[in-house]
Amino acid sequence: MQDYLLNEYQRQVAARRAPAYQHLRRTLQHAIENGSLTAGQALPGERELARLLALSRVTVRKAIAGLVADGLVIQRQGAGTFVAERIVKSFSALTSFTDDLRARGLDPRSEFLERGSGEVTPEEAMALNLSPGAQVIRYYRLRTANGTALALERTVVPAEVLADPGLVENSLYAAFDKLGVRPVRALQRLRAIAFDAEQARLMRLPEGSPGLFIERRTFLDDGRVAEFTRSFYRGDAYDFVAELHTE
Ligand code: 16G
Repeated sequence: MQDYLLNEYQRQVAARRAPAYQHLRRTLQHAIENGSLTAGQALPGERELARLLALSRVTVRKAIAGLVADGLVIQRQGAGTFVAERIVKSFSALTSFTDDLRARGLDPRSEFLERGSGEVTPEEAMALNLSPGAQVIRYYRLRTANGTALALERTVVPAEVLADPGLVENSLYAAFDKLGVRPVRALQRLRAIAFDAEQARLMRLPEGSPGLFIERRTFLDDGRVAEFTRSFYRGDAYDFVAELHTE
């Protein structure tokens, strides 16, 4: 691996003029793309890379930060940096973004792009079974795990379920849990999309990158709808699986 990285790095340096961190970023990207580094494999440590390629650790760190933002590698505190594996997500389990990522030992976060409340729109009223004039809470969040943007989510919740937009810190379902609100069932549909220019900018992806659009309506045990969420997941990061049974 070390020989391969050294050769590829020297090839990158000879091929074009660019800052050293970009040469290293391309070197590691090539190694991942051609399978020299495989999913789940640990990258050589920061100090080792710096010594091998005669670079400063700041340069190495900058290159790795770029790969994290691209979703190619994942950093685990105290354990190192690993080539990202696709996230396997059940299409039939009522789990949250936070649940899915925590189960993999990652650190899921919400970056609020919008957060507020207002009167329900006709479309929202249909999705949430609300009457005109009802109040709703709205969130638009960038969802990240260990620094990598994985999804954009627009969520609408009836104010009778969640009284105040400030109740959600990172996780909507954690806020439900705290309030004793129990989602028991959801209807969900999925289709392929390409990220438009604005979404791509927020996700730090090239425009037109593949995505999965998932719309979810979640119900409480008393039949009320608790959320209407439109999620845009990275298509290159997720595998959706479902168990099927004959009737
Ligand atoms: C998931 C759900 C989304 C839900 C969110 C809550 C899918 C396709 N969508 O992203 O409907 O609002 O989790 O996550 O699974 P949170 O509790 O981390 O905010």
